[in-house]
Amino acid sequence: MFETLTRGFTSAREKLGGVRELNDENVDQSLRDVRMSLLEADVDLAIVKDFLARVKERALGSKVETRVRDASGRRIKVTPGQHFVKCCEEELVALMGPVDPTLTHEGGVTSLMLVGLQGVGKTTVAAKLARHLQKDKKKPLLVAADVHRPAAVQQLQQLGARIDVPVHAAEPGTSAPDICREALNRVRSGGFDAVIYDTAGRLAIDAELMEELHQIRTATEPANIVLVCDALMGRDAVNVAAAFNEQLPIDSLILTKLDGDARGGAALAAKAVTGVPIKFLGTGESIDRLEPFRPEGLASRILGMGDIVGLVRDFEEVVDEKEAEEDAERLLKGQFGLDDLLKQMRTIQKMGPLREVFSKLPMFGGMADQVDEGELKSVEALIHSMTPGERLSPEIIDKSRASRIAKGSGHRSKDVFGLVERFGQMREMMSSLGSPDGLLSKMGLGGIGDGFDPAGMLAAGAGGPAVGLGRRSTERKRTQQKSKRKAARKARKKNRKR
Ligand SMILES: Nc1nc2c(ncn2[C@@H]2O[C@H](COP(=O)(O)OP(=O)(O)O)[C@@H](O)[C@H]2O)c(=O)[nH]1
Ligand SMILES: [Mg+2]
Repeated sequence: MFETLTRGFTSAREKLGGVRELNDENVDQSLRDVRMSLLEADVDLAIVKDFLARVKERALGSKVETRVRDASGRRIKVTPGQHFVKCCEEELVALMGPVDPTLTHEGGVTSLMLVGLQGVGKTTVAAKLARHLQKDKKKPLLVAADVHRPAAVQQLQQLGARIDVPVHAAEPGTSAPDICREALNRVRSGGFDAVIYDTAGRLAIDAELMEELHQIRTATEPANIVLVCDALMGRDAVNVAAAFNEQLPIDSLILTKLDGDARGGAALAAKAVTGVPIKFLGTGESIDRLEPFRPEGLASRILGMGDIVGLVRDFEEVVDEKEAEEDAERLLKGQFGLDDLLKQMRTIQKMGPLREVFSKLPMFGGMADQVDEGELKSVEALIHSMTPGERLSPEIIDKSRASRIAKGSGHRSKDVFGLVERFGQMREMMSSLGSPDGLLSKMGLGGIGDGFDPAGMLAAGAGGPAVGLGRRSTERKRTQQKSKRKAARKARKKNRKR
C-alpha cells in the first residue's frame, strides 16, 4: 500500500535535509520526486499539477516558524525540511478529505446499496460491512440481489454463514428489485436495523445495469448508495466512479484491494475527481480487512511517518484487553517465556500482514518494504521445536538441546542460540523498564495494573516482535552479546542437569 508514494515523499524530504531555508529552487527540486511518484501511482496529471502547486504555495507562502511550542509547551526547532513535510501532509489531507465516517440512518435503519463493476469486491464488501455493523451492535440483513450469476447468491450465503448474518435470497426467476423489496419487508418485520443490498455488476457500465440499479433504488430508497471500486484499476477506477456518479448519484466510495496495490493513486484522487468521499478501504480478502478511511492517518503513512491511531485500533480489535493487561504486567516484571513471545507474534500477525503493521509504526514506516515475514516464521518454527521447559527458561538450552531443536525445525544451532540470546536481552530490557525505578515509573506509568495502557505500549514499539526483527544489531550490541554469551555458557553448564 502506498509504497510508490512513500518513496517519492521520502526522497523529497531527504533532499531538503541540509538546507537552511526553503526557496523556489530547492522546493521545485524536491517536488520533482513527488511529481514522479504521483504519476507512477497513476494519479491524473491535472490533479498532480494542482497538488504540487498547492504544496509549493504553502511551503513558500507562509513564513517558516523556526521555533514552535510542542504539546507540552516546550519550544522546539523546526527545520525547513520538516516544514515542507507538514505542508505536504496538510495538502494530502485536503486532497483526500474531509470524510464523515458515519453511515447514514433513516428511521432507525442503516441501509446500504452496493453498486459497482463486476469483480471489484462488492460481495466481499457486503460481508465486511455486515461484520462492521455487527461490531457496532447492529443487526444486519444481507440481500443477495445479484441474480445474473447463480454463484453470487451462494457466495454471499457462505460469507453470511461465517459471520452469522442472515442472507435474504429469493426463488430463481425473481427480479432483483423484487428481491430487494421483499428484503425490506423482512427488515421491518424481522427486527433488523441494518440492510445491505449486494447488487450485480457488469464488465462495463451499460444501460441495462443502470436501469436495474435505478429500479432497486426506487424500490428501497437506501440511505447510502455506495460505489465499490478496485484500487488495482488505478486511474480507471476513479474515472469509472465519476461516470457512475453521473448516471446514479452515489453517496460514498469504498476502495478495495489496496493490499495488492503499491501505487494507491486511486485513494488519493477519487475525492478530487468525483467529489464523493471514500469511507472505507478493503485491504485483504478476509472479512476483517476493512479500514475506515482516515485522511490524516493515510497522509501520515504516505509520508512514511506511520499511523498510530490506526495501529492502536487494529490492536484493540485483536486483543483481549484484560488478558493483555495481565500479560503486560508479567512482561514488565521479566516473567515471561518464549511461549509468551509466540503469543505476541500471533497477535501482531492477526493485525494484518506484517509489512502493513510496520507501515503504521512511526519509526518503521519507511522500512515496511524490508519487513521479512519469513524471519517470523522461522522464529515460530524454532519455538515449536522446544519443550515447555525450554520455552519457559531458554537459558537451559545447551549444545545438545540446541542441535535437537535445530534439527526439528530445519535450522542451525547458531539460529537457536541467536534467538535465545536476543530473547534474553529483551527480557532484561522489559524488566528494567518495569522495575520500580525503571523508565516507566520515571515516565509516571509506575503503577502498572491500574490505568496501564498495553496498546500504548505496543504503539511505542516496546511489545513488538523485537526478537524476530532485531538482527541488524550495532557494534556496541555485538560486544555486549559477546560477554553475555560467556555468561550464558556458564549458566548452561550449571543447568545441564535440569
Ligand atoms: N486482495 C484482495 N482481494 C479482494 C478484496 N476485496 C475483494 N477481493 C477479491 O476479489 C474477488 C472478487 O470479489 P467479489 O466480492 O466477488 O466481487 P463482486 O463481483 O464485485 O461481488 C474475490 O476473489 C475477492 O476475494 C480486497 O480488499 N483485497
Ligand atoms: Mg458479487
